[in-house]
Amino acid sequence: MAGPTLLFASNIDDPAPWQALFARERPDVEFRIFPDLGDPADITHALVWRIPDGVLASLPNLQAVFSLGAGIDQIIRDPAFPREKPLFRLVDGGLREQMTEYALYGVLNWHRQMDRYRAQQAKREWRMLEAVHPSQRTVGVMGLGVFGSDIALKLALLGFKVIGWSRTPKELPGVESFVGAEGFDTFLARSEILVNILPLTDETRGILDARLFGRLPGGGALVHLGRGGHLIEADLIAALDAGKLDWAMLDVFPSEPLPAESPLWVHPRVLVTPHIAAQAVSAAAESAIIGNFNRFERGEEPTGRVDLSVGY
Ligand code: NDP
Ligand code: OXD
Repeated sequence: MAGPTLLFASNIDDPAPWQALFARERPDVEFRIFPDLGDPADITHALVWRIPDGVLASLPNLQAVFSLGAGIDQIIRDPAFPREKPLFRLVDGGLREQMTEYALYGVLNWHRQMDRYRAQQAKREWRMLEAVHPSQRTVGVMGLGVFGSDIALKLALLGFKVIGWSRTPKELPGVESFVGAEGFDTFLARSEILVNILPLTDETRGILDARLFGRLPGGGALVHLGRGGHLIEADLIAALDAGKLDWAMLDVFPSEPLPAESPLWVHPRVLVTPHIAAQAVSAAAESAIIGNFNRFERGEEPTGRVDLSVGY
């Protein structure tokens, strides 16, 4: 067999910069772009955001799959995904700062009542609304991994009361840790602003539902930048309309692009963004991917090995 051959597949990413990266850093690697597979037996590695079901399983000499994203649910949703092959996700890759910017923007926008001031401005109304000091405001962060822990720490630095929820306990300065099913309801009952940055797994699918919204203190905000499959859209709209939630900023949706008929587009207390909380646009993403590819080739352990038994 010839040297390594990498299959690139994405329905959203331009292959050109990744092709240029491999041409520059690993000119020995043949770079193929889906759907031009050539001989499937040549392909040894795959760099994937999304690929049609069954394609990865049809590659007899595939050694490893690298995700173009931090999440991998969009890859393993393929029922034929070859679960015995190592799968590596993007760890940070320059996304962390962007994710934190997004979450902080959402928290601060609602906390400082900016939508109300915008509405007042439209009416040329000069009126001070009552302020809340950050030390009197509790923000709950669901998911304390690479992104969630950074978001929680930065919120704590801004002076908010910060609580976090994860599968295993965490020790982060200024962040109170809640764990698993036993800690969930107490965590929710205190989360005036809820930031969701969980991965999508069998455990977390549909977690943003009526039950969860009903356990929040009421009248607060949701900043959702995890995965679309976390959200039950109708339950969110019902929670907003019933005042269980005052405002939501949403980056990810059960169906993307968000269908034109979705009521979320026009809901006055929803801010919709098109899955842009973080984008793999920096040199950090390139060096994370090429570094991982090289480590795998040298027989070293790349970063971000996915544990398929827990789904992230
Ligand atoms: P990590 O794997 O580093 O962190 C995941 C966190 O979620 C961990 O703290 C983990 O707990 C926790 N968790 C997982 N399952 C459960 C559960 N059942 N109950 C409680 N806690 C749970 O992931 P990242 O921070 O790197 O990424 C998180 C997600 O962000 C990605 O999977 C992706 O879906 C999303 N994302 C969204 C983007 C966007 O643009 N909107 C961009 C990039 C990623 P523990 O620490 O105990 O393991
Ligand atoms: C990711 C994403 O997982 O962009 O990286 O959502």
